[in-house]
Amino acid sequence: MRPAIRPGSRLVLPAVASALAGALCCASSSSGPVHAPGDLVFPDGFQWGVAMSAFQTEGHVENDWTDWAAAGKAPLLGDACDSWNRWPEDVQLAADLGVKVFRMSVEWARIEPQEGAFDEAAIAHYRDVLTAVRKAGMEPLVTLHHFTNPRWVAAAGGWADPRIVESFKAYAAFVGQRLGDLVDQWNPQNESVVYITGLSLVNTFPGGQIFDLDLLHRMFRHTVFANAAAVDALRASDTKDADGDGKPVVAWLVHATSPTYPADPENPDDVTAAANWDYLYNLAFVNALVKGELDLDFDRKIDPTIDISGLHEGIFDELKGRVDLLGINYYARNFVMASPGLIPNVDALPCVNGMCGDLGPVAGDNGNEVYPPGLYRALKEFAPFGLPLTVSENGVADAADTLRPAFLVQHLAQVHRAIAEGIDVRGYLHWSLLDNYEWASGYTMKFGLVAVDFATQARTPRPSFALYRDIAAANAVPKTALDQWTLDGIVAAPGD
Ligand code: IFM
Repeated sequence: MRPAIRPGSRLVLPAVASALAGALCCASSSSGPVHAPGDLVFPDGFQWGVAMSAFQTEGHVENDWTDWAAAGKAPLLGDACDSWNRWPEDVQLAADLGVKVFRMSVEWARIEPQEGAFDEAAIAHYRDVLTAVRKAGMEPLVTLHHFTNPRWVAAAGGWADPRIVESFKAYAAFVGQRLGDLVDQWNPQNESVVYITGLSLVNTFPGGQIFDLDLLHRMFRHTVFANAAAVDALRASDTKDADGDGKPVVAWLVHATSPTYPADPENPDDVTAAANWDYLYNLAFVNALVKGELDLDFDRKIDPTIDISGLHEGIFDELKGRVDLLGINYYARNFVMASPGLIPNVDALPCVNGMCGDLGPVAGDNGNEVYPPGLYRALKEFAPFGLPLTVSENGVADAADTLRPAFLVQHLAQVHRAIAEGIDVRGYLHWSLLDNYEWASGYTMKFGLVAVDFATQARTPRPSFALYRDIAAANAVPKTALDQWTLDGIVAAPGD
């Protein structure tokens, strides 16, 4: 049994936060906001932002997910937030929020609906959006691939086929060339490991399979090489420094992190399984693009003689150093149980659907456990890569907005805690500005600081919009908010 979380005791985050407050408190610059004792003050220049994606907001996109939905595998997209037309309102909402980073994506299927045939009208549209974002005083961070593909990519075998490396590179080169004067912050692909494992192990994306290890290896290899090639293409095609800081391209790896914990900490097999899953899910992909190490059998050894599905391991110069900044997406942690043989060298199965018992006292509308110390653990886990970090997604499905204020405040307290310990965290982007299309959950899960009425498209800021706006304006989480917005019953695991 897993004794890590027990209901009934209060999360001690405010106490932790107060203890650390001395480290960063009251450091406001002469012209900046005034802070009270106990406020958690973030470093000058800390980047507050929001995150979104094209497919989830624009509406009426035709791609592989559209076909998957039409086949009954997910809810139909329809209008989504109609952001393709209503984007000026969305940009204004983000500006009203006072954030400085506007994370968005561009839709490959709109830009290159047929292989090699680029749509100038789509590019012109994104230029308008990006121009407005910059005019509103925000820096855009642009993702090129956020889970969806043009139909011709899917028909060619998608990311399981080696041709994806060249096709993704060509698309990145085109976008870099056409949008580079407006964009410096680039993320080739959102949450690659979610995409790889979702597609090859749990069939949550078009073309998906259940525990197809050959597909896992091919997806992993091609995705790593495609991401590196896209970074090279962006560096070559975008030579225009949009913000004047001397860096026309900052390559982000936006990575879904999920700290792992053994389902039963007393069971050594679960302990090993948790460490192995942590390696596969959290570390192996980052190792490849930072250090050039491609470990296809996930045994933590690079052996070029290994031949898996006709693919070879190795340390590759053409992978190494393709990340300038690590984006940490954090929603929940993973409990893992031993499962010998399921994936060789990994022998692990992450718990889903209550497999590991009750997941603790606080959960979002989607049943995801809320556990802020996991964000601290994630930041600590990735700090040794030696790259600047930014929380590139963090949020909760909470239609009533009763949980979001405490979720926000307590996760930010953990970011502050990491910074106070010397970890180089540059910013925090909340997912999401708007309620949107949440993949298999359709429109039922509401992640927005702003509620969207999908019948009328009316946008209504939720109370946590004002809370986040005030935090961003103060560059601090006030002690009053820490005291007001607590989470009951969460117990931090040892080390957290
Ligand atoms: O909506 C998703 C997003 O597309 C990727 N990261 C997680 C979000 C919430 O589930």
